[in-house]
Amino acid sequence: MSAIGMDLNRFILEEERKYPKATGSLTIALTAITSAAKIIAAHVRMAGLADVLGATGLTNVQGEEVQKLDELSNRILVQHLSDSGQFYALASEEMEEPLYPEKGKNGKYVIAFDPLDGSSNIDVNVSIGTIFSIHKKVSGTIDDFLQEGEKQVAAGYIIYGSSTVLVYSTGNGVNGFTLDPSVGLFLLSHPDMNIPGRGKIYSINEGYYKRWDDSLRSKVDSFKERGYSLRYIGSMVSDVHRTLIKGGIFAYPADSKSPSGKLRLLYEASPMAYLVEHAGGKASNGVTDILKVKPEKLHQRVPVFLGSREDIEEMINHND
Ligand code: P6P
Repeated sequence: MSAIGMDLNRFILEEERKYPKATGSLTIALTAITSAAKIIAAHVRMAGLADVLGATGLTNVQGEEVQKLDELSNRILVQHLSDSGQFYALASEEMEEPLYPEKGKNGKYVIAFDPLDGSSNIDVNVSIGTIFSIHKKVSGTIDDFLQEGEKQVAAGYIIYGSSTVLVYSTGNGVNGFTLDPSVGLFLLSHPDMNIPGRGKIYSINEGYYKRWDDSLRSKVDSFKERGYSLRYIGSMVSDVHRTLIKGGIFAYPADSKSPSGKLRLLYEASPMAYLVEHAGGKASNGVTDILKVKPEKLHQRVPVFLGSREDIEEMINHND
């Protein structure tokens, strides 16, 4: 296990050295993400002071009102990821179609990201975050984004909260780094993250209880009867970050109003499932592992149950 306090740049380079055939491309790619994250973090911190608060009056592909910070975060990520030259294509919650950067023509990867997840919480100062998912470029077509989550090369998130924490995995463990703003470095703070087999927390929007099917209602009731505490922030990055650290269940299920749930497969569920599974947990859509789901559309939604392996297995087991 690497030493607490190691800076992220050195950590990424040491990871690269474990793969003799590595060309350094993924290192440059990850470095571009961390540079963008530092700038977004600075803007999020200023949001209360600057006039970035409040909606632009525009709407995104989801028909949701675009907050200025959403738009700004997307622009920052597009600029840094394009300039890195490592990404053949970029897909974002904020963009209807993928973008093919001029500098990325020889890029080995494609990246899907949610530039600022939980944006509806911006104005109430609740933690929000960036989520990213990296796949290998295979065909140079939209199909590169429609690969199963288990084929991801890397995935991670940055949570902009009381501190800024970047959590990522390239398939060899999950590690968290906290930004030291005084030196502008992400320092290893959560080495080798592992989710306990069972937790004591369930995280789901119980306001939709009447929309759930009877099986889900009885499952949630059974966890409550055993004394599980409810923690629901309504910002996926925050709820998943807590679940990675403390264990338990995070769920955004399908219901009578949202037959596929609300969360997006490519740039929310799949990267978070990759992290949770590599931290020893489980992530399912209620029927199969999220990492085995074959995407069909860029912005498709998927039901999500993720967290402590035993809790999730109980949650999705329909035998009883
Ligand atoms: P609800 C935030 O808008 C988000 O996309 C996720 O970050 C979060 O988990 C979910 O929606 C919350 O949705 O319907 O519970 O408000």
